[in-house]
Amino acid sequence: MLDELTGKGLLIHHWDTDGICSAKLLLEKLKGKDITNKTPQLGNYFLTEDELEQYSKYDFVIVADMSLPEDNILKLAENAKVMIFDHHLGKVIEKVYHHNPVIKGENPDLYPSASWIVNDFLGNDVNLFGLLGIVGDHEQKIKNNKEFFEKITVFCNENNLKFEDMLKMAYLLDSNYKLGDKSAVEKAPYLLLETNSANGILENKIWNENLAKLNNEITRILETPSDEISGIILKKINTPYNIISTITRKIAWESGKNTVVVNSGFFDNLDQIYMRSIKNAEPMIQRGKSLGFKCGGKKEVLGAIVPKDKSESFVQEILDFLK
Ligand SMILES: [Mn+2]
Repeated sequence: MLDELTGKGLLIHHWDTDGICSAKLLLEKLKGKDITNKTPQLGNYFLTEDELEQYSKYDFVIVADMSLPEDNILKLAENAKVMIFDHHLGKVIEKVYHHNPVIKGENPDLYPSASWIVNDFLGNDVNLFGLLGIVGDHEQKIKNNKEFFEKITVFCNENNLKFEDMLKMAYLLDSNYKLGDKSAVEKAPYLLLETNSANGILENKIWNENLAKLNNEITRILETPSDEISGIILKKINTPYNIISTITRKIAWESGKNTVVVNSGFFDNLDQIYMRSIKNAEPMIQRGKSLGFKCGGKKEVLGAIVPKDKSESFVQEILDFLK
């Protein structure tokens, strides 16, 4: 199916380990074709008007590990043949080739990453990159998925690796987006093609320096005191790094308390807000959406991007919700 693609191609992929590994596998298979790769503006799970405009001049577009909005996909499909390889929840987009077993009713535990789905689609044997996307998306929690943890363990044993090495590789790949470096994310699949090895990742000098920077910044932030309001931890931070989810998780897990973190340093005109709650966050996510914010999450997590002049009142609403 990929063999039939002709003309100029574009690969759009998620900025994380799973997206980068999926891109590596696809680019490897598409070798010899005229194709470039892009990740969206970091933090955006959609394409901007500018991106849509630039991306409408391609003959084929492949989307990996991203559930872009249907209207984005349909816009791309006006001029191009579109193929999607994904495992996020959502609905099937009928007009394009949409390969996502999870939205077609399959058990998500059997399709734990886009890299796995892509690797399987390409007919490859189990390999580092198919598995690394899984480790990136699930980290330690993959140990609860018996079937896949077994596959990872077997692979590690055969290749003289430890699970911790797999985790470290995922952190190294993720360091690019956490530092906010979009072009480094876009270069990463080619570095993987070049090295094609675990050691090449583990010994990448720049990625190791990135990780050290991120760890220093995380430590610095965790050492500054937080406010506590009626048992809720509120932490205001100012960092250019995309580490708000890591910070929130660490504070919430260590304290066992409802936690709200506000970062004013990532976007120029917007604040990042992150909440981990003991109760179901869903009503607050709905509230954020109804206020017109980019807002999402899951059962106990809310993430929102809010204009700076609305940030304080939204944080107050979150605090009232948690009280
Ligand atoms: Mn993924």
